[in-house]
Amino acid sequence: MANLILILGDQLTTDISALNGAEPSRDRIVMAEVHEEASYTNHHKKKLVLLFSAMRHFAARLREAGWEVHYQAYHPDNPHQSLEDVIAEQIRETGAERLITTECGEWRLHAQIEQWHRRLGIPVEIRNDGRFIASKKEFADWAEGRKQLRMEFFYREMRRKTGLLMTPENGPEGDQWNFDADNRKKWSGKPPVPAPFRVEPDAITRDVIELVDEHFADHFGTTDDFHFAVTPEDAEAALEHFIDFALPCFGDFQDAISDSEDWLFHSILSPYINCGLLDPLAVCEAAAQAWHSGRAPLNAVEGFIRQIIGWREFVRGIYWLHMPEYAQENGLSNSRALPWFYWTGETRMRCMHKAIDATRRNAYAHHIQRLMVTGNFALLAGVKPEEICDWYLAVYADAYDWVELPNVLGMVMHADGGYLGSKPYAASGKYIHRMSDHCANCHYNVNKSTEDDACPFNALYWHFINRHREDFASNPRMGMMYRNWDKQDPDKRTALLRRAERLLVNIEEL
Ligand code: FAD
Ligand code: DLZ
Repeated sequence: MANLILILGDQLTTDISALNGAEPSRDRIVMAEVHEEASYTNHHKKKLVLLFSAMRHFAARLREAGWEVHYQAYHPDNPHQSLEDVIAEQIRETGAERLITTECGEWRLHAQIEQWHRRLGIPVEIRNDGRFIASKKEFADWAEGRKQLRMEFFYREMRRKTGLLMTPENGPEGDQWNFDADNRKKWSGKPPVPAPFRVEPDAITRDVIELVDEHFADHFGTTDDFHFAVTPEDAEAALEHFIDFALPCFGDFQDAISDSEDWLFHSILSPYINCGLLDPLAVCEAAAQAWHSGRAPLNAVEGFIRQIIGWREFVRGIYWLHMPEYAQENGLSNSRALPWFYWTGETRMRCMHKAIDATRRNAYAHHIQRLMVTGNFALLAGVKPEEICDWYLAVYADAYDWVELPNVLGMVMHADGGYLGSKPYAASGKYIHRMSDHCANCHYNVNKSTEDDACPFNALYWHFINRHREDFASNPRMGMMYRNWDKQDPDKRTALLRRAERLLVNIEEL
């Protein structure tokens, strides 16, 4: 036995770099469902089902292809409940001379793996993760010496590097890099949204559902109606479904929120891209192909590709550039505990209730719900970054520290001083009213701001603006907000601040 090859739960592809040069006749692959990974946060039950089932399908496929795979299925009485323990036991059993793995996606585990050569007494080779378009080093080189890191400029580099939506003269197709201005329509029921792609659970998935219901009963969410893909073929079918039925409208309604539809025109591909069932570049190439063949408009395809080769790569770069200190940042000095209704959905704020309830049922909410509803509320209320970050890490099927943390701590909470946005995405109820049909069904009145039944977002917005004057008044993109605030009648300002104080004191009652 020469090498052990560790494949983690989010590395489920035969293209993973750890397998480069490996020999089925010589090397043993190790995969393990372990308590330590399944419990470092209150992972949604559907996320556990997705990962354990996808891991089991992947291991079965490797065995069919002739690999020797040591696979540990989860059981609370397993003697080895961490990846390190599983590997240590495998070294004892096989006498392996070396461990090979691909760099993992989060600092917590990365810091452990970096110590393994010492703790386990064999060389540990950690390879680059080739699934990303920019390596960590490439991002660090790009960032070096820049006063400000802006996603838009990094994104253009990624467009040039991949050639996606580039003309033969190396300019952007449509003469514009970004079509965001076209992508802000409210959705009022037309065109109809496509039914989400579904896969019925097979025997492996049904076993895992039973396991999760038995051993992770206290975790967030439900396993009911589990319909995620758990194999690359089904994930590929989900991609085709998106391209055929949702991509044409993805751009127009990218920022829309609906009271009745959970998924709108989003792709619901992040759970698969993040665990290895889909390759991000191949996903973008398929979308670009849809534009080239006239099946989707440029504003939709560019918007979609920007999310993947722009935002997704950018947040990963920021994460590895600034960890581990990044996770401790609290630039706005927030100190409020996360309201309990984030876990129950029991609040009379319709938009919050709907976003949290969808999250509980689906382990999914789309970007604008995450950013402008649950995120916006946490920002306005001044929730502690660590508590809101842990919530986001737990509740979504696509959540991993490297992508969740910059989105929450940076984009939503502005706790990092502004790498993810030059101003905070703070908004009053007006924004939610403009982009959704929630307010018509809400207990609160979005057109009021100081009364007992006024939309909480309104007074909380002005409270946020007022209490962070020192942080933001000199920000050119926020100047108008401060002028609007200062122009208001002093009695109105006092009433708004009092209303906000009452809301914050009684936050659990909202
Ligand atoms: P679509 O709207 O169809 O977008 C297409 C793809 O673009 C996604 O599949 C995803 O791979 C990528 N993408 C879009 N926006 C981002 C972004 N801001 N950062 C990284 N990738 C992006 N995404 C995660 O994958 N994991 C997370 O844990 C996560 N946490 C988030 C927390 C907050 C507070 C916010 C505001 C965003 C978060 N995102 C996260 C980004 C984004 O919301 C999700 O990627 C998206 O909602 C996934 O759904 P979808 O596949 O239908 O995406
Ligand atoms: C998220 C997760 C879970 C829930 N369970 C496992 C597991 O049992 N075994 C495993 O190898 N990986 C798991 N993962 C993913 C890791 O915790 C970790 O988030 C990623 O590997 C980071 O790249």
